[in-house]
Amino acid sequence: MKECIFCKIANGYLKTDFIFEDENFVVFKDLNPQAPVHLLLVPKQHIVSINDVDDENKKFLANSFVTIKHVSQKLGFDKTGYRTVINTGKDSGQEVQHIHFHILAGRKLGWPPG
Ligand code: DGP
Repeated sequence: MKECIFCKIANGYLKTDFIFEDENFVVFKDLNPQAPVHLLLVPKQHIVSINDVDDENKKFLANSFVTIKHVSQKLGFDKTGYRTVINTGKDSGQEVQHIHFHILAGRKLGWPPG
């Protein structure tokens, strides 16, 4: 998707420091952090939201959990804990129409979320 900001970032058209990259995903810092650690895991393939997960893309999307585990261990917040969030659609406040995990860590996170 030519006009999608996360397609541009994930596929190297906008210079961004990646904390992790493989053939399917990139992980980088959120522009507007809500915690001391606030990362985004973004697939290189354009998928709008969980509403668009299907039999084709579910296979590689499942690997996002392995990537999150790997990054949490690399940065050390696997020990202290963290939260993953996927906003989906209007009521969730999803701003970027390209599926992504928020990964939040580095402070006690309140519950319920706002
Ligand atoms: P969401 O509301 O779930 O769609 O969250 C989108 C997040 O993406 C929001 O926390 C801000 C972040 N974001 C938007 N544009 C950019 C960008 O160009 N660079 C980075 N690093 N983060 C961005």
